[in-house]
Amino acid sequence: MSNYHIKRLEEYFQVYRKSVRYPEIFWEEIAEEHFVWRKKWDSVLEWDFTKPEIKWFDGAKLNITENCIDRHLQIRGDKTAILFEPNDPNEEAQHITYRELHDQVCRMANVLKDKGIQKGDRVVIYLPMVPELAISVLACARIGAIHSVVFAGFSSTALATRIVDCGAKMVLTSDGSYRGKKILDLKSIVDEGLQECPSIESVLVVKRTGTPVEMVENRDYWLAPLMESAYSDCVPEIMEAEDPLFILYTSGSTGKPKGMMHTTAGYMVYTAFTFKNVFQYREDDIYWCTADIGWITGHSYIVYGPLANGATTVMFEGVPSYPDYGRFWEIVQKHKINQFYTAPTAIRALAKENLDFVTKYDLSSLKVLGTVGEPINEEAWHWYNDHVGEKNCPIVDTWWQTETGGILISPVPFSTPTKPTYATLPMPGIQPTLMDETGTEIKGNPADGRLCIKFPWPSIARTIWGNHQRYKDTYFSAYEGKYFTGDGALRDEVGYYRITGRVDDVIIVSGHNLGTAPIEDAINEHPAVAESAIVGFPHDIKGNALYGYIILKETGESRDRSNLSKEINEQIANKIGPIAKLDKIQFVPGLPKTRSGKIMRRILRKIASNEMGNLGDTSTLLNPEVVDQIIEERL
Ligand code: 7RM
Repeated sequence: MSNYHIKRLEEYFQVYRKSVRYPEIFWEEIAEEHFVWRKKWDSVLEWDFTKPEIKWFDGAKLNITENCIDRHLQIRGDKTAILFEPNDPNEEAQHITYRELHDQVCRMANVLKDKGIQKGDRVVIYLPMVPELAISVLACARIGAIHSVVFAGFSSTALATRIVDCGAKMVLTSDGSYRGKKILDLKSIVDEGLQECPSIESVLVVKRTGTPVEMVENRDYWLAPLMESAYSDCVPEIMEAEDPLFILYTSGSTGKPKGMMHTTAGYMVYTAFTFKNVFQYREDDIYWCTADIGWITGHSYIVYGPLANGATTVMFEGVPSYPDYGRFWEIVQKHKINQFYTAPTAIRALAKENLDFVTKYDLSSLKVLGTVGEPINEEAWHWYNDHVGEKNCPIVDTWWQTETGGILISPVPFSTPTKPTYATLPMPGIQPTLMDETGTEIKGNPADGRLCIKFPWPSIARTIWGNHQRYKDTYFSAYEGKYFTGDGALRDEVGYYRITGRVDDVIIVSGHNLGTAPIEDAINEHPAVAESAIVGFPHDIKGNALYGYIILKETGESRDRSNLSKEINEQIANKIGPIAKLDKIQFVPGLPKTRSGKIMRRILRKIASNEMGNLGDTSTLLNPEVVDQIIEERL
């Protein structure tokens, strides 16, 4: 208990207790105090997790862009809303003020209307991280169109599947996109995808790279001239609280992607509230989240949450390795970043490189560091804390999902003491619980189980677009009356949560439930190891045995592999126990990852089990080529 500061925790618990005892009063007070409403709600919350149906602030009327832009004009008109840092460090950064953002969003909204987009229509946005991406998201929201951003690294097939699923009328894209040294021809990917998308009526094209493109007559239009001649004011469409705001696709573990649908008022209230509290944003701070707006993290914590708070939010077009591995820290110094939010995969990649890339920059502006996306291992946590935060910045390990819309479990800096690898405590209003395999709630601490949430929060997704049954089956059927996250978690003696990863990542070896994360942690602590992934494969005696895929650091490359394997297994035996030793260890050049940095264990599992025939869809991978290499050298 000694490493917790009970007094500081007590402050958090006071707010938390109120939010659980009187949830409607709690959220109503926040909604009243911080937002502009055209009409107040008739009821704060109506819910039934068995249907499931959830309504927040029903009867209220608002427009989210009025909250994110218009209301700031009086006091913050000349404040930078979006700070755009281009891929090329020699290209000048753009400071887009709230007034300019208003102008741009209104113009684009008028362009959309002019092309026949109306309230409720779906617009797919397939753009790189340029200002037009944020502007088009907001332009859709301005007129009540439902945006669906598709990450501009996805293939034409992945794009087409999403367009067809939501029946979009329009695509917004660009001629090309810069990613480090590379240029990607986005428009030609769109052209290919659109061959199977009859619902699309028009395509608006942003000029970014100057890549030559084909423009289809009466379908494709350059955006800039249309914006220029558009009227710079656009009356916001007045929306109902529960009107859809956006659809965002998340890859299911099998089958087709799920279009998670988020609605307006609850999403706005929750993302704004959590942004302010988790990052402790203060008026003149410069906040940077390195995610792409193609992910939920970018929706909630680059666009809506920060802008609802009148913040300055940085949009970075490039990659952490260009022109070298110091780019992130160069940007932190250049723009005097106060809050920095990134993913463990990026931290691990940067921690592999020479420390000079970090130490040569002045990072003293930093106040709060964040991580999101997967469990952060001890080693990466300490590297982040020691070398980026210089032991001076609380790390907010934020656990949440596309489905949850906003952060559900995270420290609140300066109030919740942090603990390495722990996401710590639920945000106010969030009621997590752990369930055992028999479907019983586990009371008492410490505990280890499946993470569920017992009570609705304002930004929970309301359905899967076009498939409410799948929504119910996936999230509300495993445990009656509860939202099932699909993740496993530990809860320590004071109630801190540590997310151990997807429950489907648990492997049962000789009857022992082994989570992949702690084993990977133990392996990653070996000085020669950069990253690892563990999967199970069928074994005659143990039921399952463990197969480890390991990436070595440069310094480990020259070492003898069989000695290394022995050392790694000894380390596992020491840290976890001999039961968790690996039967097979394959040293690999890389791991198959999703574009947002999550390891695709599904593919590794199939390779380990010798089922290479049906690897499933690998087109959304960041590095599909690595799969062939792993198969070739399979043990
Ligand atoms: C925001 C986002 C959701 C899944 C989730 C977890 C994993 C996310 C953490 C984490 C451990 C964290 N949305 N996850 N954050 N695991 N600690 N702080 O990532 O829909 O793309 O993914 O990501 O498994 O269920 S997501």
